[in-house]
Amino acid sequence: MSEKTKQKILVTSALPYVNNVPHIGNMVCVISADVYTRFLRLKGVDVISVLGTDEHGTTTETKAIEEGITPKEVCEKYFKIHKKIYDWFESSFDCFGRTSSKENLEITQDIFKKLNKNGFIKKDILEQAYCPKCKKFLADRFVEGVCPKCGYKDARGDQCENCGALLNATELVDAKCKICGTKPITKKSEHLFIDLPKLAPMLEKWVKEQSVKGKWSQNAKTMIDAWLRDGLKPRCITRDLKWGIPVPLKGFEKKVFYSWFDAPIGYIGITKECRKDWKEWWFGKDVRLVQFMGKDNIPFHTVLFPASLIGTKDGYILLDRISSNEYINYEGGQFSKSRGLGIFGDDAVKTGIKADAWRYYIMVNRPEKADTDFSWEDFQSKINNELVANFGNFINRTISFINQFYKSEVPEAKPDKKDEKLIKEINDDIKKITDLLNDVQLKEALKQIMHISRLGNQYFQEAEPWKKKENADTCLATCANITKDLAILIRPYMPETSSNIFKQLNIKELGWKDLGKVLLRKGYKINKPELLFNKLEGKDVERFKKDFGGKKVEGKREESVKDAFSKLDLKVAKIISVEDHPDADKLIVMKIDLGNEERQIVAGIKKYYSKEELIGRNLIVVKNLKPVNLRGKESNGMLLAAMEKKDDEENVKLLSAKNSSPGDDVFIEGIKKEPKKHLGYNEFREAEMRTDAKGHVLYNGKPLKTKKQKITVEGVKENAIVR
Ligand code: B3M
Ligand code: ZN
Repeated sequence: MSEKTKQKILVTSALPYVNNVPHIGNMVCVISADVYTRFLRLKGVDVISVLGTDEHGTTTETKAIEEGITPKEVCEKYFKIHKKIYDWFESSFDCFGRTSSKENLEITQDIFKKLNKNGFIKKDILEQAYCPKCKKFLADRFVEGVCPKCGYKDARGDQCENCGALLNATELVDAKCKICGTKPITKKSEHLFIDLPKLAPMLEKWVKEQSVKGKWSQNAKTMIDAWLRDGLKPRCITRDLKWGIPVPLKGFEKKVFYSWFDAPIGYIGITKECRKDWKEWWFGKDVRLVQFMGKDNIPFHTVLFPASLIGTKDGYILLDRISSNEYINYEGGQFSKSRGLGIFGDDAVKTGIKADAWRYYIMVNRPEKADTDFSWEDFQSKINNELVANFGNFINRTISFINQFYKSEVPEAKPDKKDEKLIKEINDDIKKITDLLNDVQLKEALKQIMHISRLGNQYFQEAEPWKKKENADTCLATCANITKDLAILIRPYMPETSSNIFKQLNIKELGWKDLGKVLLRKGYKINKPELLFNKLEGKDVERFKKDFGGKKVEGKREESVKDAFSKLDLKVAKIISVEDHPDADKLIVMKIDLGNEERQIVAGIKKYYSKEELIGRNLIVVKNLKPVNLRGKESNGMLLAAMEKKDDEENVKLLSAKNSSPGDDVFIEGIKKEPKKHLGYNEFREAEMRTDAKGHVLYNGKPLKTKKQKITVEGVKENAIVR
């Protein structure tokens, strides 16, 4: 066996958060990494690429609460959606996995233990918001209240959506737990920190060398210089959450790792998930690690992740080359799935436009130095002018001409000066493109490829093979070989199109080493022509603009009326029995009669009603609310009450329907009920119900009722909220 080791390249794309459907802006990173990997494969480099979903953290927990399912179920559901979308976009990752795998758990815990053993982990106390009712620490985004900066009512603990201010949950006025509405307290908790100051000397030395050697982009260098200049601080790597990787240290077993600690380790976990030889990649001497990511992710990949690896002293490979991108906006604004704004992966599939056309557009607009904008006009112009009129036209006219006038056989070439000149120019371009791709300049390289087909079109046009027979043979033979080169060059960007061209040329799929060679010679029989791309018509563009331009404001309101209330299943119920909760002073446990079934409900109304007042009383119950366990007692549904502040005290009054019977349906005229099985509390809250001056309960101006009566509530003023 030869002693010489071969250079390997390990490519990663930032791991998208699992809980969203990716939009075309999110595809920039994924497709860039895929283009680069495909290029390396065509060159014959030993390469693997890694992608997967980032599944831990509060965003997943939030989504779970919203959808009324568990975090694990959120991941199962969205992982499939992600995978399907990337497959559709022809991303060809060698490893596709998830950060919640057992492999990632093992490696994350192992890295932590090594860091701890080597003295790079510190303990410290943090003060955090804590909900006494839910009995849990609340991540900033789980606290809601009034924004201290602009007074906006529903600001989130991490950020106010209205004024954009970045907040700490403890700053909110009138703060409430987003899950149950209780006022949080601040509570101390001991956490673990990675000691970045202690790792700084090693990290700085590495950054200094590597940023030059790896030609890091200016924005990456500026960002990291600022971090190092301001001095690194210990960074907290644990969280008081349930969903995540458990911390394997005595006294911290109830905590999990901060998701930004285990997410980059996920690259290693995912490699292990799908490759037996994962160690050869992550500890190999001759492996270059090339990482693609959005610009926000830079600090995590240049500081936190490398510091975690260095601190293990295990000899993990570190980032060699970083390729960061800015963002794509949609028609000048932000993408929003809930507002139906923008093209999401599943929409792109529905447009009927080929994945390759999307890949082309995303790469030719790749936001490298500043954000770029997706606009339908621009999309249409790039497809029609660049893919159809330039690239597609050159290939189609070449293959059609050979079919029509040469019985599908490549004619003989006798190049003269003019032909030689073109061939030289194209070979220079090929060299340039290869250099650009080696240097991960994917957008420039693509533009240069389009330059070749433009040259080809000019050459064809000037040779006028349809007129002058003496030029025609050489022209077509030359164009056939340029077509072959274009099929190779475009392959990383538009793999399906490339295969189609090879098929039309009747040649096997070639690699980078076949560029610039004359492979199609006299008598070589090619196949029939086929159009590569369809023109995008104005009427389609108009339709897409409407379909993906967001719901109109009025439309949206109507939609949300239907959406929010129709999901609720409200019923009349009668209270059969009431008992004190054995482990909570404020709670009572009730048995209720729902007509055809009995259920147990736990509620915090002990302060407001005596047992006698309750037994035999009719209530309104949210029947399809996801069952919850309240200090060991299951609560299967929730009763509705109106609430208001009275002299700084909470006034709470139950809704009633005296003349109705248990099991009677509660509805609003004109709103069709489509209740889902397990409604999340947040979904319930979207249907905002309030009292009117006469003691009726209104949703969007319309009264809630049963077939016998309107729902009523006594003892509260107008506009009290019903929850
Ligand atoms: N999920 C953030 C993002 O998608 C995060 C990247 C993780 S990379 C290890 O922007
Ligand atoms: Zn709570």
